[in-house]
Amino acid sequence: GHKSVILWFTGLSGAGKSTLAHAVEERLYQLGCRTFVLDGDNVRHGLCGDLGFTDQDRQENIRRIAELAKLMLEAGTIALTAFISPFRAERNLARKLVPHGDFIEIYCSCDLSICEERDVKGLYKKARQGEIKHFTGISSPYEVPEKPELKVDTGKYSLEECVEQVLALLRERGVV
Ligand code: GGZ
Repeated sequence: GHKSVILWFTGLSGAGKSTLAHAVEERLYQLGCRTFVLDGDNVRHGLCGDLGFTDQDRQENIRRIAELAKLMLEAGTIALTAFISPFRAERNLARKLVPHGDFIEIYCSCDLSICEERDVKGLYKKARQGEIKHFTGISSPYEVPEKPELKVDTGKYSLEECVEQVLALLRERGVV
């Protein structure tokens, strides 16, 4: 068996949260863990389909995701969440929902300039042109985590190296 935890990835759009979460999930799966990745692809269309990107909507988005991750934890699953989750207050609310030690905040640190340069979906360009309002890093804030359990420099290290850093922490904490 394995310990259930919430792996809460946070960072800018394009920082690699979802990619890293899925790569970590793959490794956990190989180790026999029950896992589930929550990200924009499976949450923002359904459960949070009524929400946009104003501060208030993001707060509600994160609140629902935190409650969902808590249920997954109670079901014995390692929940990996990959949302910008830009506000400290909501991240801390999510943390407080579950027993101490079960919430592992992983800050995917990547300079805005790198995210913007990659611009995989062309959203930064649209945000700069004013076509997308309230865009994180451009016209909406991102509050850098003060004490994350782990800071991964996704702008500097390869995906494999980042995965290793997360796995090392999980071993250290007795999750796997
Ligand atoms: C930020 C936006 C926005 C705005 C659409 N601001 O790179 P992506 O495309 O795939 O990831 C971003 C995703 C952010 O949704 P989250 O649910 O993670 O945000 S939050 O935690 O703040 O609620 C981006 C896309 O949605 N996107 N408009 N204005 N990202």
